[in-house]
This record gives sequence, structure tokens and C-alpha cells, in this order.
Amino acid sequence: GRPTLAVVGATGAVGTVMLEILSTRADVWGDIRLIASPRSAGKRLTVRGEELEVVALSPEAFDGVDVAMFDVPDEVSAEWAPVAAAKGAVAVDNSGAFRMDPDVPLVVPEVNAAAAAQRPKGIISNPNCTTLSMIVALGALHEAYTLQELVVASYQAASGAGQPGIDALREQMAKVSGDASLGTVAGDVRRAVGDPGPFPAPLAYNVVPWAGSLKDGGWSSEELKVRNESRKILGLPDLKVSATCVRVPVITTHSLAVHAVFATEVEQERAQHVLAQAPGVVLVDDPANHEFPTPADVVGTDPTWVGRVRRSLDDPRALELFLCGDNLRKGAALNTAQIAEVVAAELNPPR
Ligand code: 11C
Repeated sequence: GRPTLAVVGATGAVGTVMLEILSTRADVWGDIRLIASPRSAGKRLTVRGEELEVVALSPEAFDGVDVAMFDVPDEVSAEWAPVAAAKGAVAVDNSGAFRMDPDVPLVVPEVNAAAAAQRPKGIISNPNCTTLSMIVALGALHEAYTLQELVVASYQAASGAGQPGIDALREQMAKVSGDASLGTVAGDVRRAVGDPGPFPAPLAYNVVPWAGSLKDGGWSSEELKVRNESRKILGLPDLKVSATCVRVPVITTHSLAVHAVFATEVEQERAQHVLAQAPGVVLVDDPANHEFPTPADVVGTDPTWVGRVRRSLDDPRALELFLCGDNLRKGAALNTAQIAEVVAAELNPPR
């Protein structure tokens, strides 16, 4: 029969989108079990048109589960994904806890679906939302031209910091929007906003060059994730990657400006064709008519959107691109669901 699915962390920003996505997949799963912290247990949530009661996280909650998706903080996944795996479930984890573990595949189905089958720990990792918002398009270009180097600047949405990030940006916007004088004197926005919440500086009327925690050499954890995860997904351990991760006042959908250097010379029209043909990618690239991806037009959709494709003026082997992807869908819930569906097809092959 159809496999049983557990969704751990069903009540967060990603979990909410996950339940929407699962509601569009009538044929994949048998029973669906919703699991969350004891604080959220007993809540009733709707999935596939059916109301389900959220059960508290415990070893017994995984009895009979074939696939368990985790959308919870790193430390919760670190403890509980192995518990689910020991109970015989395949854990698909959207936290950072296992992504760089050599015994855990890091999977983007359009790029490396086959890697999902090699999972000695019974755990498969889902990449970070910033990596995911570019990697499907870059995988297609890598196949055509062989990637050597990436220079990336991100423009990340508030919802990358979860529901608290969304709430903080909405509150900050409300505080600044009534005062027509704000944004003209250094510090005026900071004073009007007060506590910037999960961000290290006000996000309303601002951009903030920081996401994650501080690592050696001044790098942020988010910038290192973009580097390490891109290398692992593409199977290029020596790929040169420099990222600068920046938060912008957008609710949902991460954007990236990418300078990609290849082993061979590139040509604008062929690169556009490669991107337009790639599964999971949509090319919108007609600047004469003001057509390019923007987060406001992309939010709520599944694909990676790409535009502004240009050959670098100073390097015939380099392309410049602008990409947008919904960080809660392909960046998180959708890719996790797609990985789980790869496993479901393996457990229950179509006859
Ligand atoms: C952000 N990408 O936008 C981060 C959030 O490694 O899954 C996701 C952190 C992660 O803040």
C-alpha cells in the first residue's frame, strides 16, 4: 500500500507550506501523521481536506512510519532524526544538522536524485533555502559548460528566519510607514523600529548584510552553507565559491545575483536556451519590456526563476544571472516533499 508519512514540525512557517503542498499530492501517501513539540500537541490542522490532531514528539510517534520529514531547529533534528531512522523510517531533514555528514546525502531531485538511494544512516538532508534558490539553474548550466567558480550576493527574505522573521518585518513596516520624514537621517529608522527582533539591524527601509551566526574570518554561517552545500550537491569539492548573504525587506522569496565562471566559453542565447529547457527552471529575460523575475511576482510558485542572463564583458567564460525562488517552497517544503516522493517511489514502485 501507500507509505505512511510523518511531518515533524507541522506548525512552523515551513510546516504550514508543507501541509499545503501535501494537500495537492493525493496519490503519494497513505496515512499522514502530524508531530510537533508537546506545546503544539493537540492542535488540529487540515491536510488533504482532513482535520488531523497534532501528536507530541516521542519515539512511539514514529511506529509504523515509512518516511518522516523534519522541519525543526538543528538541535531537534540532531536528536530525533536518528530516533525515526532507528524505528525504520527514512528521515528527510530540512535542518542544518546532517547536511555535511559524508554518510548523509544532500539531495535536490533535479540535480542529484540518485544520491538519495545511498543513505547509510537512514537520513537524507534537504539543503539550505539560499543554496536551493539557485542550485537547480546552476546544475543545468554546469551540465552544459562545467562550473569552476561562483561569486554570489543574496537578497534574502524575512521568512528565512521563520514566522518570527515575518512577524518582525510586518511590525517594523507598520512602525515606519506612518512617518513621512523617516529614512532621511542616520539612525532615524533604527530609533523608530526599536528592537529589531531576529535581525541584527532594522529590516524596514533597510538592507542588512547578515544571516546566521559568525564563523572564522568574518564569514557568516549562511555564506559557508552556500559554499559547502553547492560543492556537495554538484559533486565539485574544489568549486570556488564566495558568497555575501544579505537580508532585504521582502516577506518570502530569496533572490540571488550570481557570477558563474565555467571551463568553456559561454554564449548568451545558448545559456538562455539551456535554462529555458531545464526542468524546474523558468526563464524570464526580456529587459527591453521590463521582464525579469522579482520576488513579488515569484512568491507562492514552485520553480527557480532566472533572468538578466548576460555573458560577462571581461571574461568569455563567465555568465551573470539574477535568480528568484520561494524560500518556503523550493527552498524548503517543496524540495523536502520531492525528496520524500523519490523515497516513496522506491518503497512502493509503480507496477
Ligand atoms: C535564512 N536560509 O534565510 C536561512 C534560514 O540552514 O536551513 C535557513 C537556515 C537553514 O535565514
